[in-house]
Amino acid sequence: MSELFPAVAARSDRPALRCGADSLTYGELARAAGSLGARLGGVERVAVWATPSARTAVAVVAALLAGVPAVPLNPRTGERELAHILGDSAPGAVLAGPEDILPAGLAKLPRIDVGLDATGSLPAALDATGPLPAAGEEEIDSESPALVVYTSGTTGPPKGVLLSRRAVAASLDALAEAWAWTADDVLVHALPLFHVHGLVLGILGPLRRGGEVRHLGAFSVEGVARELGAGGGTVLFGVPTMYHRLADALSDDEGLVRALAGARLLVSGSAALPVHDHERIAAATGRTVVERYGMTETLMNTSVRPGGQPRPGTVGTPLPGVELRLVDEDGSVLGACDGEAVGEVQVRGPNLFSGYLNRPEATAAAFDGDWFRTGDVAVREADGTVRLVGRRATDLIKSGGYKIGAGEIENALLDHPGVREAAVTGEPDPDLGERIVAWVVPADASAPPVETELADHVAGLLAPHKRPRAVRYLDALPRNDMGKVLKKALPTAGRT
Ligand code: MCA
Ligand code: AMP
Repeated sequence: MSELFPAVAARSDRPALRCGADSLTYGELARAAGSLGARLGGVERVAVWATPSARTAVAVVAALLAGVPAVPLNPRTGERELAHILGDSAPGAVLAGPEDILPAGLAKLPRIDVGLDATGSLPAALDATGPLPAAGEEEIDSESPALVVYTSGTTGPPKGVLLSRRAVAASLDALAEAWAWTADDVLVHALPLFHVHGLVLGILGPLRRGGEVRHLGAFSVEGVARELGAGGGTVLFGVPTMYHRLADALSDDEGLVRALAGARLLVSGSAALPVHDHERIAAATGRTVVERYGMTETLMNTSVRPGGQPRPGTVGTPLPGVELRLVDEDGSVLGACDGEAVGEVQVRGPNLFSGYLNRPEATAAAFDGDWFRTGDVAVREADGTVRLVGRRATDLIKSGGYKIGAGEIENALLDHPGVREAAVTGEPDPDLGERIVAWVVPADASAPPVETELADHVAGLLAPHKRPRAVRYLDALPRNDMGKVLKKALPTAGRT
């Protein structure tokens, strides 16, 4: 396979990435990542403390150049989730910025500081013209893992998704073809760097193309307006919550209107962008937002092509190289493109993951032959476009673009001494898409734990984005004769 980052190998003076005060050309990135990669010899897997910074990009590129799989860690991960990820992925070292304060859970791992210039004494191979330490990336097996990205399921702790170099390259190249994405594009983004959207599409994507990425550090309407407008950005990637906030701001922000109107490409993904937000953005700016559909396990599957008209739930047609079929509940493959026949989306192609780390049974269960079962349910329109209509598992919640399993939050809540029983659901939320609601039977009805205490408890064990946004107290959870909680029977009164 060809190298993942031809522009890094070419070491040009073109800008590669910028985040806050930090900026690197491709030549500088090659030296920083090359020298760091040279220090990873003998490490089987490396954790990356994935702050929203240039250092995270350097760390991940270094690992990939050296052929060492990277495990991006959410720097806000709570103690239980962090312990699980470290126990499961067993990294040999952690890459972090020199200023980062790491939690106690990482204390046992050797720490390697990520510099933005070549750190330590430079190996001879890193002089201005010599090869990068990967000694030619084409020598690294394209099937070997590039990344291990943790993703939530309906129950149990998150699973590590093994993403090969082949899958990363195939998916990024398919997107480049569909979106005419080139080295001339300057991508603006503010997504977290420990998931596929922000890291693979948002960082590795522009670097594979030889273009530039500007990361805002944190999402803000002002930041997007600044970088996309006079800042020279041409493309924006975001989750629906971000586009919702941009749409809210358009009515009294002329600069934002001009910035979005002047962009070449606005892309939304990770969850459905409501039509109302599509319409508000199109009406104010004349630009339509392109929706693409993907998953940690599959990288990107489909996309609306630029200029295509948004329709509710519509995520376009399969990307080059991706095969997609709908399968009904009896296992029959649906042939009709009639906008009515509903089936599970199954996909196959070079974009697929290689399996879940340490979980052969979960991997086997996720496939129907060589087709991956996404769990998403869709119809196909007459023109072949895919329209998502739901998910098979009701216990998966999408909040702010994050996938969150109800089961992991329920288990965390049950560990609180003030909670006797707990059930977690997702409810519609105009900003987050869905908000996490905890239904709690207190251990002592006269002194139930307060909402903020439960939110902090979940944030501390798992992650802040998994915290309940509302807590509702009950005397008992509705259960069937077998004792199983009937979430559909939870009271609707009081839901907002
Ligand atoms: C609040 N905070 C807390 C607590 N409450 N911290 C600890 N304990 C608490 N009890 C902190 C938060 O950490 C955060 O800090 C700040 O307060 C605000 O939190 P929150 O309200 O949750 O954030 P938000 O402003 O609502 O975030 C909206 C967002 C975010 C920016 C849109 O949801 C986001 O970044 N979403 C992106 C998700 C994503 O990348 N998904 C990709 C996976 P601070 O502000 O300092 O952070 S899906 C994927 O990859 C597939 C392949 C695909 O298709 O794309
Ligand atoms: P994750 O496992 O966190 O990577 O999330 C993947 C899931 O996000 C998919 O299975 C879909 O349910 C959802 N998703 C991603 N993109 C879209 C989109 N454009 N519209 C609706 N849902 C989406």
